[in-house]
Amino acid sequence: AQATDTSLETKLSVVQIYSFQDQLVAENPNLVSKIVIGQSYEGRDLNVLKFSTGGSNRPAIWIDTGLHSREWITHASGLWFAKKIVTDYGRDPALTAVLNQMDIFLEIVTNPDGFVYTHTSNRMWRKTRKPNKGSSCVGVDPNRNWDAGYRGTGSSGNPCSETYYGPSVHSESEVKSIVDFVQSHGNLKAFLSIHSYSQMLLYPYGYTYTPAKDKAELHALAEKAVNDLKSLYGTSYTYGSTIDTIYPASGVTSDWSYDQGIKYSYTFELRDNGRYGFVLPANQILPTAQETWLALLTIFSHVNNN
Ligand code: ING
Ligand code: ZN
Repeated sequence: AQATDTSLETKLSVVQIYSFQDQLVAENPNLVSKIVIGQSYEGRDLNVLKFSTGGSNRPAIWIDTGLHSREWITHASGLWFAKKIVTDYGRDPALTAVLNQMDIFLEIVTNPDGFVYTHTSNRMWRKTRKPNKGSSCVGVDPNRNWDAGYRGTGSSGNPCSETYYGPSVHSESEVKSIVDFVQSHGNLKAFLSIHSYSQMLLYPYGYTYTPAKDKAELHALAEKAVNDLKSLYGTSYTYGSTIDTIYPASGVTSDWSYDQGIKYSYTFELRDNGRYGFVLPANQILPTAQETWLALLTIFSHVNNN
């Protein structure tokens, strides 16, 4: 187990993850391709893996990990999901059925500048790395920068805040690149944004107490997904709307995607419950990825059948 943990840890640099992605594409050209949807503020490619068995502009599922750079368990899990998809396609009937009709897009390093900074300077860095005019504080919270209740409660206009919403809507290229990709694709059916920590599965809204139109279905599916997650190692998740379950938050990813018409919009908060927080020990990487995968598969199948 120790050797496995170490090899996963080693892949947690941007360069290593990017070369892993390229290798996965090279080894599985009929299933995986790479799309560059833009560049980060510091000029790094924003890479998205596309898993597709054919067709054109098929209905699709979006997954992002690492939007907040310090949430390392999410990048590690994303890496594991990528490998799991190529390993299980053609073997696991549930995944195979999904990929025979839908595409999956996976952005593992969604905030690469912040991620590099967590390795070089500050392990606890959350935001982007774009300087702010008139302030010595750097970065915008990329989970408050979306056009959904923008500048509302649970976000801050102070550039020094961890929840700074930024100078304007979609000001961060890491956010705008996803917005442009999603809108030009036009056929996304699910949008799953993966964060840590708190062990929660959240659906819209964060910016308003008004229930989402599809709340009943989203709630029932969340319940099923967290039950499946729990079946592996007993990990307990809470679930519900963001504002009821965690706290009010405006300008967040999954509210934006939902308001774009992508019904199955969820945010995951992976392990743990605060004992280790963002610095989750390496021996929890594999179990976290494995249990989360069960919840993802449940959501994938539901989306594919609805
Ligand atoms: N927590 C999220 C944050 O951005 C969250 C919580 C989830 C807010 C979904 C809004 C929507 O504050 C972490 N850990 O990032
Ligand atoms: Zn986060």
